Amino acid sequence: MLIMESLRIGEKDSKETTLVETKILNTELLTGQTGVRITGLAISEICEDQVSEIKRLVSEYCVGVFPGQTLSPEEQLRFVERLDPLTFTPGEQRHSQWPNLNVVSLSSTSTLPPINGFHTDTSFVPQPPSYTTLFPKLLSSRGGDTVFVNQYMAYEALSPVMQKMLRGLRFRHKAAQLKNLDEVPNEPVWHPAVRMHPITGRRAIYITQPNRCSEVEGMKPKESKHLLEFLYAHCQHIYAMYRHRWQPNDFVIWDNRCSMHTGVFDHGDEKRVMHRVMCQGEVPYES
Ligand SMILES: O=C(O)CCC(=O)C(=O)O
Ligand SMILES: [Fe+2]
Repeated sequence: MLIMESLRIGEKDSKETTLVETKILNTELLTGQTGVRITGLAISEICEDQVSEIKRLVSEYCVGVFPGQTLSPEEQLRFVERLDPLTFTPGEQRHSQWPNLNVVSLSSTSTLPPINGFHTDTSFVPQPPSYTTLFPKLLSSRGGDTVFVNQYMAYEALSPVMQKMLRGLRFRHKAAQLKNLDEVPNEPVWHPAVRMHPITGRRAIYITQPNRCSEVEGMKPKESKHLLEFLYAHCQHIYAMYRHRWQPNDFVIWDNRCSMHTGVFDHGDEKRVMHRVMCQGEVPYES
C-alpha cells in the first residue's frame, strides 16, 4: 500500500523529527543534510514508483536506512538490480553461491591499526558503483558502526575560487588493499575531481583514500600531494557526517557518487558479518 503524504522539507512531526518531501514514503532526516530513514515498507515488495523515490532520496541525502527488513541474499540482489545493473569489485572474493554478493567480515584485531578510512567504493574502474548496500548477518554487541560523509557539502563549503580550480581537474584512481589485487586491471583511470550527480544535478567532490587516489592530472608530485591531502581532510568535517549504529535487520544503501564512508572497526575480536551488493553507475562526468 502506498502511503500518501506530502510534506515540506524541514516540517516537524509530533516526535520532533524532520520530515522530507515525498508523496509515497515515510521519511525522516537523520542529521541536517546527511542520512534519511525510510520506514513503513518492505524492500522485497516495493513498486517502481517507490524504487525511483528511494533512488532520489538516497542520492539527495547520501545514505538511506531501512530498519526492520528481512531480506534473503536473493531478495537483496533482486532489489539492488532494480536500482541499476549489478556490479562487483574486481579483486574481491565472490560468494560461492551468489557471485554478485560479497561478505564483509573485517575484525578490528585482524590488522592493527585496522585497515579502514573514508573512501568511495571501487573508484578504480571506468564506471564505479552508483549505490552500495549492506545487510547485517551478524553484529558485534558493541562498536562496528559505519560513518558516512556528504561530498556535496564538502564541495559547497569551498570558496568559489577553489571550486573553480577543481572543476576541470582530474584525479587518478587506482586499486589497493584488495584480496586478489592481481585480478584487477591496472590501466590508469582518471575521474573528474568534481562530479555532477545525474539524479540531483548537484556537484560533489570525488576523492577517495590516499592509497587509491594520489595524483592530480598535470600537477607536480608535491602539488598533487598537498592538494589531495587538503581535500581529503576537508571532506571529513563532522558537520557533514552521519554515523550509523547498526541494529539487526537494518538495510542500508549509500550513493558512492556523493559520499564517502568507513567502517569503524572498533569491535575487538567479536565477529561482525555483512552482505554487500552493489550496482554500476555511469562514467563520472563533471557537468
Ligand atoms: O563494514 C562497513 O561498515 C563498511 C565496509 C565497506 O567499506 C564496504 O562495504 O564498502
Ligand atoms: Fe566501502
